[in-house]
Amino acid sequence: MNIHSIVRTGLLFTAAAAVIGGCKPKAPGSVDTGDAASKVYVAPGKHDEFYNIVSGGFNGQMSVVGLPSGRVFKILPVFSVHPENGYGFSEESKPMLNTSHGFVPWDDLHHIALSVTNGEHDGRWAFGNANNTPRVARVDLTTFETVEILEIPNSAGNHSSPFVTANTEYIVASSRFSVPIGDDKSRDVPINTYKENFKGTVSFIRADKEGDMHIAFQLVTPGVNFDLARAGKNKSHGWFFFSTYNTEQAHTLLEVNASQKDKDFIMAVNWKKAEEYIKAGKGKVVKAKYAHNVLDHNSGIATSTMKDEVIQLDIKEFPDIAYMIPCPKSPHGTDVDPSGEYIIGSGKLAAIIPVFSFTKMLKAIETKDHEGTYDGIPVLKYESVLKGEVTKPGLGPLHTEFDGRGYAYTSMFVSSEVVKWDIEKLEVVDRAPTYYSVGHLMVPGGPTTKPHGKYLVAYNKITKDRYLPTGPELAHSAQLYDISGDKIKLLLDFPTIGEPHYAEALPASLIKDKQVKFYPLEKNSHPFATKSPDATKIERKGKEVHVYMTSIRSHFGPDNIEGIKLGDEVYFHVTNLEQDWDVPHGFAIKGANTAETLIMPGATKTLKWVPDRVGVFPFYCTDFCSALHQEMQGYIRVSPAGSNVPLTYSLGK
Ligand code: K7E
Ligand code: CUA
Repeated sequence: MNIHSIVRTGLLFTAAAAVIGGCKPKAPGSVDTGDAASKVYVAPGKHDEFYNIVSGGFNGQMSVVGLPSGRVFKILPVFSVHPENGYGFSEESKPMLNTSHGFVPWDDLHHIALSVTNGEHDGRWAFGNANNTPRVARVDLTTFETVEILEIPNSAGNHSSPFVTANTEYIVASSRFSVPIGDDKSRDVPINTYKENFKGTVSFIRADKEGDMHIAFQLVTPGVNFDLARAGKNKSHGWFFFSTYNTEQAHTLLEVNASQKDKDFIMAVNWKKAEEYIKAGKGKVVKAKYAHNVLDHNSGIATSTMKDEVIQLDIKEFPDIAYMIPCPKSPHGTDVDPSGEYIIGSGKLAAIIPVFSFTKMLKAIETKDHEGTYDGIPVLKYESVLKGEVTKPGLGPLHTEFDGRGYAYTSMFVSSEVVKWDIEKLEVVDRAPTYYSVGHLMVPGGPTTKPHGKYLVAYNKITKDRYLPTGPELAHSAQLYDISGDKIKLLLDFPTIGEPHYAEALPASLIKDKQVKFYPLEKNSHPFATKSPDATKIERKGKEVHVYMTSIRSHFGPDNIEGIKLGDEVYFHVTNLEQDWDVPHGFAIKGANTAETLIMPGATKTLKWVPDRVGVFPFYCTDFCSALHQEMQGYIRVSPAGSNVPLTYSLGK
């Protein structure tokens, strides 16, 4: 245990705090409401300019928010069950949450990556990471549904994920926690053998085709913590940059032991080179067990397939794949500017922001300008790769985004502010307080080659006095700023869903006219679909009873069912016959131990119900669908096991 380092860390903060005058903004942070209100006001019936896809953190979901209004349009379940629409409860959707550990109903989603073509938003997909049980998900931006989830083997804490290459060739996911990998014997080792036995991994997931995410290759790396990453772009396309911490390789009390060194590393990876080695057959095929889950668009049924292999390259054995760039100090974010030339490190405990030059990096690699090796990987000289340092930016830099006009914006967690700086001159030109303790920040298009600019959103960790209090847990908060002028202007506070980490925003015009309005019935390939009112039926297969049910304003067919017996398992396969936008029907039955289910027009969803007592049970529609929604109901009779009530069903008799 090293008390000195706690003290040192404390001193660093104190000293730097003195320099910039305190850690918390003091002013109440209200704005000139007249001007600000008109800038965020979206009149009734009018649409927002941007879709903001926001991670939900510990709720495992994404939320869809309009900018500049801050209005929430949808909570989109990704890694967590969602009673509202039956995601993870309906028989069709349960396989989406299957993993090699079995069904996992929750996760922790930190980062959003929107698909790009030539480095620009293309409006096809949003990707998100599951931090806890490592997975990457794809959301289709025409249905706003999770359509694919891939588990990542040999990873533990999929935090440095997902990050997308310039044409969405790859989604990259690296392991926050290094762990022992390999067979049972290699994994069952004492924790204090970290240095010898623990490994990091970086997975390159081919992601350019829906339904076909697969790990093209996995790099095995020294045992460090990977925190965040960014792909190169334009001139640096073909490279990837990963922030690392705990290069001390501590396995206990990391708050002290992983803050020993002045510099950790940004690991630069030449993924085109790695790709060549894989093509040349240099990869090693190893056993692994991980799930790949896909939602079929026409049947609405998810399937889960277990994979059993992954191809690995140990970066130590391929000296021209990876290089370490020293970066002060415990870097969190690493970001690449729109030109692809500058790589920005954000050392959580550093008092400066280092900006590295891709051109200088290539030169340092070429001239072998090393200052040694780290676990077999060449370490480039800090000064040789550095373009320069932004001095006195504030305290606790975490993340950086860009406006496409030559400026970078960095979030400062400790000093609670966003700081605008000139990328060429490395000079701070403006700063604005956040309320309080900003984590990620986001500029629409900020990570792309063509930022859309205009706004900046800060996602704050602490809100304290900003909203009406709600017991011990307060709303997390976003703050919207206008960055179109010289000065950053605060426009709006709005509470968020869950705990947003990263978010991205894209112009509404890119996707709003591509929205799926309903599922055509003739394309519904669900095996239990019922495509017309006269096709409804009930089939008994031993103890299983399958109800082929329809819903249309404002009745279910059938709505009277008898002949169910205790011990039966009843599957309601409900097809919504509507062929019109915005007319879902719900289905719920008394005593069901799942959720309700919500069925989109043209789709079929299944709710499983195991009655536990004799009687007559009502079922009803849970989504207010017409003036006669409250009449949209039915009854099912359950008789004792062994009774001879015949199986009958009817509507209108
Ligand atoms: Cu900074 Cu998980 Cu991206 Cu939170 S991480 S803030
Ligand atoms: Cu259907 Cu209410």
